[in-house]
Amino acid sequence: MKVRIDGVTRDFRTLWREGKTVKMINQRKLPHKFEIYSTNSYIETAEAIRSMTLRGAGAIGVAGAYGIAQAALEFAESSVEEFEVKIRDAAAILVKTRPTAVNLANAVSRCLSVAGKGIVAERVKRIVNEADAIAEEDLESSRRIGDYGSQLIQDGSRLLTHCNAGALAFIDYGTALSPIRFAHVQGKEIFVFVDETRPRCQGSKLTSWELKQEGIQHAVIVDNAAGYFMRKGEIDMVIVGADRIAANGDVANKIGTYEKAVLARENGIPFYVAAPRMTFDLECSTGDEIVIEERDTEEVLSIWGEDENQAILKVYITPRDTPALNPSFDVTPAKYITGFITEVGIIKSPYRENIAKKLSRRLV
Ligand code: RUB
Repeated sequence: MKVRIDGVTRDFRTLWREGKTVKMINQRKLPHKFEIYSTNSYIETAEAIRSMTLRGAGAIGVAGAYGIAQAALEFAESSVEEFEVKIRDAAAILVKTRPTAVNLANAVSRCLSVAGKGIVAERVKRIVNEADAIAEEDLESSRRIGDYGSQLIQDGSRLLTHCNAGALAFIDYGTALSPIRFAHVQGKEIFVFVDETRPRCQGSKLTSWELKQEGIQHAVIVDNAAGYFMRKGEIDMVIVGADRIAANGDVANKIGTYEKAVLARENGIPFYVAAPRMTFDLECSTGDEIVIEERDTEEVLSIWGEDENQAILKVYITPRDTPALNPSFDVTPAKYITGFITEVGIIKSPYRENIAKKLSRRLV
């Protein structure tokens, strides 16, 4: 993604690997400060995922893969028996950090399954190569999602997105924001309504930052404003990302997605979900089986921001010790979804049949 720092534009990935070190854009500091954060062990990478130094389904999938690569490199001197135990423990620690986005579990289990048998050094090499391959695949699938999805966006379209499913939620480009980026580059005039996305404000902090970097016209709206704009006929299309998609097409995504989908249906607005194959969980029959992450209620009671002296601080917005509830995701039933924008094309209903059919095709 293009990042303008001190007047110079540079290209960054959201995260990358340099030997045993994983580097990432520190998403806890954006949009106020642009900083690169490094982890030197799989334990540190697990903590970066848990604390949301990096977040977004695709990005935590790649971070999980890089974390397993770090663990494999750390255990490279172990005996075969020790290696097998340690790498499994490391996988369990990484996967436990965030339960809803299936990309994390998928990426970690892919790395473990290629390790195979034989001497440790060979297993380490295969794990590291697989982690790098997952990162490259992520990049390629988000480009393809951008290409397919942009064909759905008309010149003059006004779109709504929720949370951040942009380059920062992936290696680059993103899912929901990738078609928007492509449409913009194709010269289409577009405007993006950005849901603020409480409690962590990934929309107002991260999506608005990304769109500003790319020069795409947008405005942040509070979470409860979408219905107002939809009813006035000011939104032509909704595109969101996903954290886990069940075999029947039910979608877990950031809390508040369900409401937007119902409102879109009520107002006759197409509602698309952009996601790669990695986000589909065909072992999950319906959305009822998806585990929803509950996060610390501090996220609801308080908010982080920058004051006028550019100091980053946390302020409480409720009486102290007020009880709060903080489910991080919700499930949107498949019936509200107009289509899935994937790297193998647009998937339409009937979803159970078409998801299984389309996703069995390999990328060429
Ligand atoms: C992120 C979120 C995003 C999806 C889509 O939640 O809900 O919409 O992860 O991401 P969080 P992707 O900020 O809590 O991780 O673009 O990777 O499919």
